[in-house]
Amino acid sequence: MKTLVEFINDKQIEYPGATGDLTRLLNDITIAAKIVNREIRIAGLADINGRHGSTNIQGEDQQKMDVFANDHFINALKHGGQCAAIASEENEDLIIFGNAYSQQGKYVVAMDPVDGSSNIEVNVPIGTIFSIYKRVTPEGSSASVEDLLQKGRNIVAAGYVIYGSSTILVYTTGNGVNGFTYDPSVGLFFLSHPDMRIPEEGTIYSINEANYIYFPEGVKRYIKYCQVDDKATHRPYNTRYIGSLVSDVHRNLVRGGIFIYPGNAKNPTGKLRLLYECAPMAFIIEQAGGKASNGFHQILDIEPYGIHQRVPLFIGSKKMVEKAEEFMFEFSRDFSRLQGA
Ligand code: AHM
Ligand code: MG
Repeated sequence: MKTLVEFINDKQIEYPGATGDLTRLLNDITIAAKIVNREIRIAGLADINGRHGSTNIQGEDQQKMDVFANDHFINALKHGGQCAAIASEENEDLIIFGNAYSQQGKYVVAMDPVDGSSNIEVNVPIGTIFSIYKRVTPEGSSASVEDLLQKGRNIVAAGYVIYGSSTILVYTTGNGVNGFTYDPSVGLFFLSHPDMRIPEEGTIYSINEANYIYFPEGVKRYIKYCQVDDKATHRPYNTRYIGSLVSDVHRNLVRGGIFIYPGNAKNPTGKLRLLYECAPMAFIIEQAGGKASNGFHQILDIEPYGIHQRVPLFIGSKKMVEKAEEFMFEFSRDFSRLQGA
């Protein structure tokens, strides 16, 4: 069986001229993920469940696990030396590594250390999301926010870890998507899901329907479309909503389906963050043959203006996302103007 480290090393060999920096960076992320996994697995026993008592930039309660994971990922990347800066959900400002060594790093990372952390206390799967960009400022200088404000198309590598019934790390460097399952008895990730492809169509739609009255008309109509009885198209579809982006998207990647977190009357740009939630997941899903959009434009083509910027998300099986977009175009003219689309 191939381990994640062997797999990453093999991939590096396929690129003549590769320096090994990305390999080292990915390995650092993997090590931090193992440490976070260890804590999550004993969360009910250790004093790591519950609120930290602080709030993050989004005004949300930080969980102890958010803070623990954030610290570990930052430390792993700081000491690795390949990463010059990190944008994290848990830090208002960009974390720029000040020492001379990491300023040499040619990469920057955007990450959500623990996505869905409000689910920890009820033992629901949670995840880590990351994406890696090449910096645009010169190596050797201090990194800056413009290194992170790049559109998703420029992502060099993206991945997520799902801490579910087993722990799985899924990643891509823009050449297919592969998944690795963690074997805690030996402390290694093994290739378990080679060359993942999302079905073109599925029968699952995932959306927090409690917000229905606030949804744009296009989303309301699409939901009703999903609920119509039509044997030829396998409708009505099933609803599955875990409330943990990584888990919902991972399930849809394996089974086929669509996940939607739309803008709504209260928050026109929705809830999810472009840089460290939507763009990495979009990069992965596109690599697996799926699609991701804000209802009108592809997520990966959106130029970010802020590291905590939010964006509506329609992601999953290509034909399902296209169908949802049809409804958005047809019924949401006013709403699209609201988003500057
Ligand atoms: P978080 O980054 O604060 O954990 O929030 C992100 C999560 C996603 O995982 C999930 O898809 C969404 O928020 C659920 O939000 P809601 O409870 O509004 O449905
Ligand atoms: Mg999150």
